[in-house]
Amino acid sequence: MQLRNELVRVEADRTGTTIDNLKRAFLENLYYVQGKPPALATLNDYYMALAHTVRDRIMQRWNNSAITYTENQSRTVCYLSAEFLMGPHLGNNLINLGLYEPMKQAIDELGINFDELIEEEGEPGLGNGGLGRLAACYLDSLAALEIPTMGYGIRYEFGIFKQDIRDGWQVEITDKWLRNGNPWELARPEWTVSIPFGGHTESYRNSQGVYRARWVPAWEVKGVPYDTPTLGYKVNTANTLRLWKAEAPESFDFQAFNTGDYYGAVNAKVVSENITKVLYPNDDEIQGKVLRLQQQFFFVSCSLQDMIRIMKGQKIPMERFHEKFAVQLNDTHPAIAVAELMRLLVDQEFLGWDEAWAITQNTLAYTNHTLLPEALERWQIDLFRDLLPRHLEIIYEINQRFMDDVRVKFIDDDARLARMSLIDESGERYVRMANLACVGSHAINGVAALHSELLKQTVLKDFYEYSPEKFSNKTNGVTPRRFMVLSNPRLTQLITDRIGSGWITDLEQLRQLEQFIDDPAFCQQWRSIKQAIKQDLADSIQKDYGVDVSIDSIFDIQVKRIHEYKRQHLNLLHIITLYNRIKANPNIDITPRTFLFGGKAAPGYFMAKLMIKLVSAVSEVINRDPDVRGRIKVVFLKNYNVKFAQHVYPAADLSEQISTAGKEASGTGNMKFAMNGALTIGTLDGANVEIMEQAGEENFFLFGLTAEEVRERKARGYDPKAYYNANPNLQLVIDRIASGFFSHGDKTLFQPIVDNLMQSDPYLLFADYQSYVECQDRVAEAYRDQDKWTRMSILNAARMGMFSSDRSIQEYCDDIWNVKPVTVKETEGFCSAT
Ligand code: OX2
Repeated sequence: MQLRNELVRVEADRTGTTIDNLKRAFLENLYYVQGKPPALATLNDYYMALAHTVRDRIMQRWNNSAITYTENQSRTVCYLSAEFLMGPHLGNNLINLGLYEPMKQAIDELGINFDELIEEEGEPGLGNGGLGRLAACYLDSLAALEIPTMGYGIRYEFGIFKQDIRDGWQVEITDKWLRNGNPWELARPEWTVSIPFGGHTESYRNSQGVYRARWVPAWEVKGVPYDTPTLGYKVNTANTLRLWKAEAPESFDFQAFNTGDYYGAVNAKVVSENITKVLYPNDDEIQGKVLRLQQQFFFVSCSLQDMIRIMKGQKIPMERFHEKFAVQLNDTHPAIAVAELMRLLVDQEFLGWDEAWAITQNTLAYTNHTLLPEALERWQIDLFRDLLPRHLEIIYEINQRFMDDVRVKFIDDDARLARMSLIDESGERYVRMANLACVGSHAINGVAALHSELLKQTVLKDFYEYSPEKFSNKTNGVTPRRFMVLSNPRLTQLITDRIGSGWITDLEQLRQLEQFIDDPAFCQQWRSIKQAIKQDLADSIQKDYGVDVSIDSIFDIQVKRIHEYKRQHLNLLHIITLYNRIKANPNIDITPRTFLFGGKAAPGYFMAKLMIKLVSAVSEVINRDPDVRGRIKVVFLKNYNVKFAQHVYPAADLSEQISTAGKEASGTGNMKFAMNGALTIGTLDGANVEIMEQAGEENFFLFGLTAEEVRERKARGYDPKAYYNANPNLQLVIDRIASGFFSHGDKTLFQPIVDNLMQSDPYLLFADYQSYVECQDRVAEAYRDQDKWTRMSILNAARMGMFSSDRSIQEYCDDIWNVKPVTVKETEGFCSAT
């Protein structure tokens, strides 16, 4: 059955963009989609009606993109990621459609507060932090650059937990983000796939008498795709984020039901659906749980099978898989794709091994996001075999051939062979996912210049020496649409008034702002915008925490996951240092500061949770001490997420990027702050190095050891006590914490932190303490000269052009994916119904 190719008139209420159209459409969606007359409508009903009004206006672009890509058989980027931290969709979609202002006017004219509707939207917290947010920024830029793209991931029923703070401690609350329905997604059950698990393998003879391998799985689950459009900025491109939900196969219920095992049938359903139940809440750390491996294989197999379906739909021969698709592995979480693509091509599509291997390598590319050893994924062999017996065979086969190649390239080097093997055999045996990703990919990249260098020198050294041509750097970037245009409309207006709006898609144009640094009117406007935004944040802090903060103080902000390597506790050592100065001399002249912290700790990470408690404890004492006279305030902002981040970055004066050098692969918050005119205090770590290069050393507050110095210091035998003994200020800070001063006299509460620092200090806080405090003193001094500070702020924003994710994505397109833009055709008010 096929509809004739005829034009279907689409009603203006679905597509029209005049104020009148928008108002009518909103009311109609409220009535017919939400099923509510205005008298009974809740705020959420209004939000949903608005979301549907926006969604309707996306549909033509989305359908036209699908039609264009299909007709052209377009080469497509597939971004495979276990996490996509998209943030709220409504405002962002309006920005990308170019409908933000008209929609605001329409809604306001209806007597409804538009800003409240924007704030009403929750967010799909389908990621932990930087890695998931990077994936979201990349989808934005891919669409803006008109690159045919599929994002592939997992539709977790529960995203990252909501964080509450009770008595200073983090409490985790489940995130039921789908409770009120999700207007941005469409289920596509017609493209459901089957995912096998467990069982055994066997060999058989095909009709030509050739032996082949076959996987006989013990159980299977269904993968149902849910699609969300991802719009490009003011272009017709609407790509797809396809997230997979696990469901039990219906046949499963039947079998068990027939044997009378009703409980077993229902239980099997529960077990299947568990696979996509919850996001593992760890950032930069692995969890060696079988459910996690199930999640990884599940979404990878769903996605690769989906690509094969698309190939067949477009009648492209399977030998051309790598010409149709460029598949990027976002860290090792989807690295099982190497073995799964081989299985699909060899066992199911009957390609020869060598041809399948060439296709696999040419298709896949791998991005590494961390050097931390605790984040290097490996799976116990037994666990792996139980779940994926055929994949283990395939990995053994890949490994045997690979080891043979290494053996001839590096003759008589058994130690190297052992290090590069896909199987760790040094003790209990493991499959090494980073090695698998390296061997199965044609390109390998780190996420900042320093990180990519360190990768070559440390964790991936052997792979670099084996195939240096695979390695490159792709410094991370962030989207200026969400993190400037949407979250900082006032600054956006000021910039656009001066240099036009070209910077929104070509961020290097911000350089033109440099010509205004001596223009007092411009500087004054820049400064008063910052003050107004600070006032908004101050108001919300007053409302939510009952703490008064002055907008004339430095807004000194550290928001990111809580982790020892990110050193939120170093920030605290400085705060306590300032406090001690005040206690020693209550009349001391200090530059007022508001210290803001935000971020989640992995629920099982004891030290991180204790660091949150320490922030709370210190804030409790300082905020109410009359000697401080309000000159210092400390607030821990709970439940830091993308939505809240959008209010935080624009309000910052100072961005804390203080990780131990060599530990933070890139960072992306550092870029978001600087674009919004915050100055950075930071170490030479991750992308800070490049941020400082761009901003100029004179506009960056640099402190601390370099990565090289950190390495030397550790090699020599680092002794934190020596620093403690030599520095009376440091001593007083540590002693105050240890004495119970911040814990109502309880000397044991923070002992784990004190002991950790005194005995090993693995992240070298003590080594960097003095340098950090002196640097903070320079910050305080600089802030006193407001004209100078404002000029530095403008220069920081003006020079952040390279940190647009558009630049990063262009590099991936040119160097790794070899993919070109495809312009999506426009239809006005009509859509083709072929
Ligand atoms: C993060 C890195 O820690 C961060 O430095 C980087 O900016 C971000 O990824 C995006 O590249 N989990 N999260 C990360 O790495 C891993 C693993």
